[in-house]
Amino acid sequence: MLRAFIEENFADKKLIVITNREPYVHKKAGSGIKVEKPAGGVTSALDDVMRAVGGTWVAWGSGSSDREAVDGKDCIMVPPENPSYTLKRVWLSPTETDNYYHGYSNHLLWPLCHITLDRVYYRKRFWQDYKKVNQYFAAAVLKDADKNSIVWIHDFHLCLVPKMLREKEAGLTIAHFWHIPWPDWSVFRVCPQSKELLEGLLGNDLIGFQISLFVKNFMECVKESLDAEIDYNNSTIAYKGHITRLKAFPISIDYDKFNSMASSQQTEKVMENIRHKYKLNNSFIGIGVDRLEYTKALIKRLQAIDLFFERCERFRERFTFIQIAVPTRMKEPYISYKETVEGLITKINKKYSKGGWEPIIYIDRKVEHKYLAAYYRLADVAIISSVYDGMNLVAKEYAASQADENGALILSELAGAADELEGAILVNPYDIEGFSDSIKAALTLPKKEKAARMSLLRRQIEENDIFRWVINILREMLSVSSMKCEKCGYLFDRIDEIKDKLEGKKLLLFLDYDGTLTPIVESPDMAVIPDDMRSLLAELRRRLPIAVISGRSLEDIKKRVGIEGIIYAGNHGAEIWDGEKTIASQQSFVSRDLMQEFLNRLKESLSPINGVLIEDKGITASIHYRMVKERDLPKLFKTFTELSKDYKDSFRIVIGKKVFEIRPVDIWDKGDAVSWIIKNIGNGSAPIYIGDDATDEDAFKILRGKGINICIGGNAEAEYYLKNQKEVKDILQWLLKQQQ
Ligand code: ADQ
Repeated sequence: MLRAFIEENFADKKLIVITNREPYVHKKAGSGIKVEKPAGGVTSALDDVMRAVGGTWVAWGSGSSDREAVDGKDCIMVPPENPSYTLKRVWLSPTETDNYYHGYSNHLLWPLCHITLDRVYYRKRFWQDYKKVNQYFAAAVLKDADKNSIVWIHDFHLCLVPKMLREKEAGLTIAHFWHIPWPDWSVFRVCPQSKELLEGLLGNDLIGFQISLFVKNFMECVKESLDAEIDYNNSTIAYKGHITRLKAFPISIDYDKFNSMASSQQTEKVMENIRHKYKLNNSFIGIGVDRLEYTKALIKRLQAIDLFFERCERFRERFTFIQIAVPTRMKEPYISYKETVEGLITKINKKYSKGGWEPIIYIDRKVEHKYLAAYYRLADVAIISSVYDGMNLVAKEYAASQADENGALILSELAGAADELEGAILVNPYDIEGFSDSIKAALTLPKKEKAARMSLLRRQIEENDIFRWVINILREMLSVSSMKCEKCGYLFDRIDEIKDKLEGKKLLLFLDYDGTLTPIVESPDMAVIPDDMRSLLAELRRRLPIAVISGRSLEDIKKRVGIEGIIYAGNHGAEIWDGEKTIASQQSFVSRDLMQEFLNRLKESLSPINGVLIEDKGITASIHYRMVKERDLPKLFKTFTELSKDYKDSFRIVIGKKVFEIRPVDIWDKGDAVSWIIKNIGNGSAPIYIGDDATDEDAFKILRGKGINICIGGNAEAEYYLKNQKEVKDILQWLLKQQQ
């Protein structure tokens, strides 16, 4: 699915990913070097993307042998077993690491964004090095970037990079994903550099947050701090002439991986071993899996478990809680936090242990996902107690691992996951009594209800897995990117300029049909022009000449628009109706028989793929694939590409919106039709062209510098763009007003 999406959309793009942590770490191992791949859903999904796109990943070179592994440009091709993209390392001195990473990132931004203000610790030197290191990252990117690059930045370590890039390379497409929460203004204002951070981030074209609450909080911070224009309906911010779009993209996990790991025979064996090792045979089992991180609120969780045992004596010796906690950022305050957590576990174990039974089993190390799946599967309940959390992937991993649907999820309502997932038992981690009651409720949940809740959870995660998340963000980046070609400006920002250009001129209006006069729909048959748009067109037609130019056959387009006095061009310009007669493109040297043969072969080869629609329009043809499932797209592209090679001298293929347009190489295109209409009907008029499709580019090229080119969603050949199809009506109404 991901690969098909990338093959379809990234052929002419260069992707540059920037993260603080690197995807491959070279470490000294005896006399040699070993390569480690840090665990984590995000890194591995991004790694998949990069393998398919083949771009550059810029990250801090933190491994002990990282410098020995790179070339003279600090680069190395990865993954080691199949080098397919470039990892470019940025070097930090120990002082810079302390100030930028442990200091500004972990002592200021992390606790600030998680609203644990008593842990915020700030020194001036942190900020100085944060700026310096952000500059290193920006410089590393700029060496590689060009105007076709799409830069994707991650997280709170790199807030200033977007603005630094924008200042040097205004045409870049820059997007940022913010993995942690964004607090409201009453909290964010605590940051001494609140304004600089917001300005840095507004260098992005797109900022993705985990949930819509964080989008709202970010807008509120901008409103309080900067003189920016905020569009709350569309979630965009205009600041110093640049527009940033904000959107929630809840992150996810590789559902299939966890689901199949948890169902495997090997996992059954591991579960047996765990039961045996910890003598868990007759127990209910609970699980907690976290970095040893104070925002995950392990202490509150332990306090709730303590109270649960105090109040529910019948669960003593019958419920065992396994806490897997991997040490993280091993500096203060994490060292003290670890000690407090461990002290509390010892206390609880001492208080309730009986016979061979201990209420809490504590595992303080990293556990590989394939073993983690066994712990998840074994557990009757998972407990997530974060006092604030961007998303929390453990919640999703646990549910994905409940292949038998026999488990309950207790989830803090302050974790982003609670905002997205239905089916969990929600708790407020600050309410210790309520929390302990929820543990009891989860363990006594009727079997049917437990399965129903788990099934619901699993369905949501399966449908919205990490690959869907990546595609959603990349798709949004492409849409932003297409809107910001260097000279392409938002039409309604430049309406005065257009008014001046058209002043006192006779106008000639060209309109595309599908996606311009009608919204894009599942199948071409369903594209009907709305009544209000038809009336508006008829009204406009009384005041100026209009031509509708479409890829549809001439007869079809005439019928669909159905307004007297309009000039129509069908088959992408190969046939024109001038109001009285049809003018056809010169005879093609390509015979109709050859088209028939091509279509017959396509029909046969594509027949195993559901949802392909072959539209034979006589002179040209369209292969629609909007209804083809994503998993079948690679097969479709491969088959189509291979077959069309045999006809490349006779037919031109234009890739439109989920459609391949096939046309003889020597017949008129939309550009030729526009030229003919101007010459024969509208000589001396000022042409305006509104379109949305790749085939409209032929017309834009002809009109560039001579008329007003407007493309929905933006296009390299158009001077103006509209944000969506709905805005076509607005510009037509504006034109009508100008004519009155
Ligand atoms: P984290 O807070 O690190 O990241 P979280 O969502 O809690 O991320 O996921 C932790 C990941 O680490 C999980 O994949 C889990 O399996 C793994 N993990 C934890 N303990 C482990 C152990 N002992 N052994 C092995 N693996 C372990 C930030 C934000 C989150 C957000 C993520 C993703 O703080 O809110 O969900 O990014 O955007």
